[in-house]
Amino acid sequence: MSEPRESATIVTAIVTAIASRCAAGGIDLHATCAAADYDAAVPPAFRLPDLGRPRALVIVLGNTRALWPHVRVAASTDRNPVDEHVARVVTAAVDAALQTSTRREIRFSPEPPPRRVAMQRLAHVAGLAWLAPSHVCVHPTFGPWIALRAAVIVDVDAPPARPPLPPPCDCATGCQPALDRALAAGPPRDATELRERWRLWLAVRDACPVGREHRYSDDQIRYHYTGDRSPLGQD
Ligand code: B12
Repeated sequence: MSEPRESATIVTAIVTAIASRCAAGGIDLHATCAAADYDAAVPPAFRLPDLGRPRALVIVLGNTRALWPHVRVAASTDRNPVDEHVARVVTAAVDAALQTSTRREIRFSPEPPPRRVAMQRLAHVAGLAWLAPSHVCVHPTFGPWIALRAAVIVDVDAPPARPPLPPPCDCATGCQPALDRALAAGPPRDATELRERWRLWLAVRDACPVGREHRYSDDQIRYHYTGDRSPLGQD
């Protein structure tokens, strides 16, 4: 009976080591699930890389507004400070936590198909946040004011699945009317169209009653929705 317990301890140590290093870099949210449970929830094109272990450990990493100070520092050297900072922090955390012989894969949120992971579905399956009809994941504490940054897949068995989170709010009276208004202006097909109507999409997040005290700063909001670098103090 000692073997499963020992392996659970190792898995907990891996998750804790990766999560704590990421949190020090402002990537302060994490949750775990088994690769098979995520794969069952997505179309085949979005499945995780196959490490030959169906219940391989998956760690989904995200952030609250805690990332913003790190982005401002990264902006002095990086063209894409969010993505470059996240890649550095997550890669270093994974390399520090795992032996070189332990197989692992990292997928980042902006990666296009065929490497794309449906991060919101992953966060939902892992119990990090609830995927609302507004297409935004809502965290029980931080509400919609979270981002999802990376998935780390490790060749060890995942802990037992957790029950899914209950809906944290009533979307019919919360985000749904704001979503309908945004969609009435035309669903955005890409980031350029999104930018043209960014206040309508911000209103979808603002309509959620959960986590309002954790709303991003105005500077962070402007940067994420418009790509305007002036809030970073670089222009
Ligand atoms: C492509 C994309 C978009 C496209 C969506 C186009 C489309 N029709 O799919 C556009 C450019 C419009 C977009 C807009 C936004 N996005 Co976006 N996007 C992504 C991205 C890179 C991939 C999504 C994907 O392909 N998923 C795979 C499919 C299979 O998953 P799915 O569950 O079927 O579909 C999900 C999404 O595609 C999206 N979606 C699907 N169809 C539509 C249609 C519309 C009109 C919208 C708005 C969204 C949407 O919602 C689905 C879940 O409900 C993800 C990161 C990732 N890797 O997941 C971020 C991501 C989903 N986006 C995110 C955000 C925050 C936004 C914006 C608020 C803008 C911003 N930069 O802050 C807006 C507005 C969204 C809103 N609801 O208010 C966050 C969500 C965080 C959260 N709390 O849930 C993510 C996870 C990125 C991140 N780093 O955190 N996005």
